[in-house]
Amino acid sequence: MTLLLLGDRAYSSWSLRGWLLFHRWNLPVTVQNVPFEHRDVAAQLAAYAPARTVPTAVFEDGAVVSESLAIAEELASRHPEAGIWPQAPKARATARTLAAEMHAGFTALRSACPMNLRCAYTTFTPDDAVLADLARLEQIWSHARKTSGASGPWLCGDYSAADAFFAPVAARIAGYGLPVGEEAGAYVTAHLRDPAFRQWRAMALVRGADLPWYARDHDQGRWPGPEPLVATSRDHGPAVNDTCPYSGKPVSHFLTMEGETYGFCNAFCRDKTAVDPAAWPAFMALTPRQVAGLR
Ligand SMILES: N[C@@H](CCC(=O)N[C@@H](CS)C(=O)NCC(=O)O)C(=O)O
Repeated sequence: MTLLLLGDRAYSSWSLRGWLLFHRWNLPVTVQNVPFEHRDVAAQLAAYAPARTVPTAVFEDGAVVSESLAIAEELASRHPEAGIWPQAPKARATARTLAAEMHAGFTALRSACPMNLRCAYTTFTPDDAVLADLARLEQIWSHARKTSGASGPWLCGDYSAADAFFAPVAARIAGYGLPVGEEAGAYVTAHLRDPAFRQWRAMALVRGADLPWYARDHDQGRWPGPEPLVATSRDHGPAVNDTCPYSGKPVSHFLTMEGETYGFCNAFCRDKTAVDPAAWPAFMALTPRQVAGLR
């Protein structure tokens, strides 16, 4: 199976893009995490040289692909049926243009506002260079929607690789409280509501250290995504389910939500669920919200 090497989920914006490219299209992959606390990503990737950054995909034939845009193109070539890029030629050309511009640019925004999914700042003031990047984003997002005739939440019709490339930008706009107009704001909200993005953020909050060199000295508020359902870890069952909703293995770790106890096969699966239960369809399928009367 393809191996995907990823950095710390809270901070690695390029890793988020790489993971979405697999996860959003259900492409089979084994994920391996490269911890960021050691700060020696290239050394940790030595076995996959010449890769030196995350994400890096190692395909079954041994091809090492360590640029997120190349991962998108490689997946599109290897899985043409998946629909990673739009089908319609004009929308596809636009999606490719936007992803390429994101891959190469927006350096002011990227350096002033490093992605940090652990924080939502309320007192950050963008400088002129960041405001110029935001204006450019609004321009190209609006252009994409007009050109492709998109009527839903995404830039070029259905969710495409272009949207995966802008997911970390949406996280920055949300996390730093950056000023954007209504249309761009709706696009940011679509990313914050996207279950794939919510799953990534939930995993980010429970695995990996809080790394001080990413922190910025601004006041903080609540994360502006959907309000999570309340779930609490507990030491023991019994649970309504005998097997883990994700692995099918016997349950050993538990949480309670809305008066019921649910089991998981390990602490990580329990904890990522507790952060944002509604982001996990396999878990929600166990709950009375989705199976009223079936248990
Ligand atoms: N152009 C690369 C950028 C990848 C990148 O810079 N990744 C960062 C993490 S978000 C990284 O690996 N940094 C570690 C380092 O540079 O040592 C891509 O598109 O994938």
